[in-house]
Amino acid sequence: MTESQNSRALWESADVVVLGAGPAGLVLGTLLHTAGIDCVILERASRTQVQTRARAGFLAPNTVRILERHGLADGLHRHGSRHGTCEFRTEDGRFRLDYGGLGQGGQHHVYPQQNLVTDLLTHYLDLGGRIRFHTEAQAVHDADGAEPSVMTREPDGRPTRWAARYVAGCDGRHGAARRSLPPSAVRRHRRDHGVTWLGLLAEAPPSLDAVGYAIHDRGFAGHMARTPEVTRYYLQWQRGTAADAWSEERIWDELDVRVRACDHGPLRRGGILERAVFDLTCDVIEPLRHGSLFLAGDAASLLAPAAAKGANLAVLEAEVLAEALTDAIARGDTAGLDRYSEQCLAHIWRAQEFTGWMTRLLHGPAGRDEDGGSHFDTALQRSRLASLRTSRVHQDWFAENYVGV
Ligand code: RFL
Repeated sequence: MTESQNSRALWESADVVVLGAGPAGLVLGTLLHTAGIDCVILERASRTQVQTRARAGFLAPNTVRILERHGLADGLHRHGSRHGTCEFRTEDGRFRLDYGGLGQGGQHHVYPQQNLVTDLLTHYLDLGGRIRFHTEAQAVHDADGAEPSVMTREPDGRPTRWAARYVAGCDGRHGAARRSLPPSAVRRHRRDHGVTWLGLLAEAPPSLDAVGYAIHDRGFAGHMARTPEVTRYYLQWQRGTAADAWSEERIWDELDVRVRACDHGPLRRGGILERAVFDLTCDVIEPLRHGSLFLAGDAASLLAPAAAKGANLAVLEAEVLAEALTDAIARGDTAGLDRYSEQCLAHIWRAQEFTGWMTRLLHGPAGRDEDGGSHFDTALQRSRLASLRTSRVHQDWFAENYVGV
């Protein structure tokens, strides 16, 4: 299929060129390949890098249903666990919400994203799916014209042009798909929650049998199980401070203070495997389509990780897009593609709304009172927590939104 156009440039082609081998790109590629659609996944990183990137862990019931529907859930059923409780710790004590049994919610499956990605990739390759690692997309050309294509750089530095009928931008927030969108064609709505987290992966068993949310004057601290040996922690962090500014001992001491270990018992400590600082920002691209280019996953919308929605939306959008592309290519029916943006944006905005609510619930004051103080926001935060602690209606609402996508 490869044909040299001149001494350096190569031409290749596929009906659908998928950019990125994260959860969105791999689910999309698998469903297209299974439906007999000619597609290729182009991935900037190596296979090892893709399979070892630790990020999400909480998968919603709808995500699990999608994965089950397509035979992609064996690993998570075999090695994952279930989770249906969260514990809030505040100056007024602690309370637990068994969200798994509230509202129309359901439980999360806890399964590290790198394990899910490994399963998806292995399955895709076993099916004979085409993927190119070390292949970075530079730009999408002529997305709204007659000859869409993707320019890539091969591992040896040679440029390649991939001709495509459709391009799926699943290459995350800094990918080529976003960069290729003309500003006049889409809008990017961005919000900075004004909060920064230090994300930690600790080689330590979980200390709670629940997701832990500690709300403290010194800042938020979070606890989320990943595996019986590894736990994710979050510390609200001073913006601009480097990830390695604190020793491991100081980090554990601070976590103990914020989770109120003196009242509820100390955390089980271990070596810190990974640390990363990130600002809690979010954005949405509208619409999610420009001609033949479609966005899915983080490329479509970035969510602060406070409510664990990003990977779940990525899987949902991949399924919707796979069906629409299959209808268009196999049957000439483009109605699904025409609906794609509106359909997915409804889910995205709902997830953004809940994520924003969670972010305000977990963190201290965002604004200042007229007198320069912060009483107003602090009082609102306490009132929100009190309502969540006491109102069954509020708890049902929380459960539905917490596990829903
Ligand atoms: P990904 O996973 O970022 O994959 C994009 C892929 O594209 C490649 N790429 C390119 N390839 C070719 N050419 C280019 N120009 C390219 N540029 C990039 C990259 O190498 C990569 O392989 O995007 P995708 O598939 O949209 O999936 C999104 C999820 O990864 C993300 O939303 C979640 O990790 C968010 N998230 C969580 N989501 C949940 O649903 N539940 C959670 O518990 C949860 N916890 C988290 C999280 C995100 C976190 N980070 C990143 C701050 C915890 C953390 C710490």
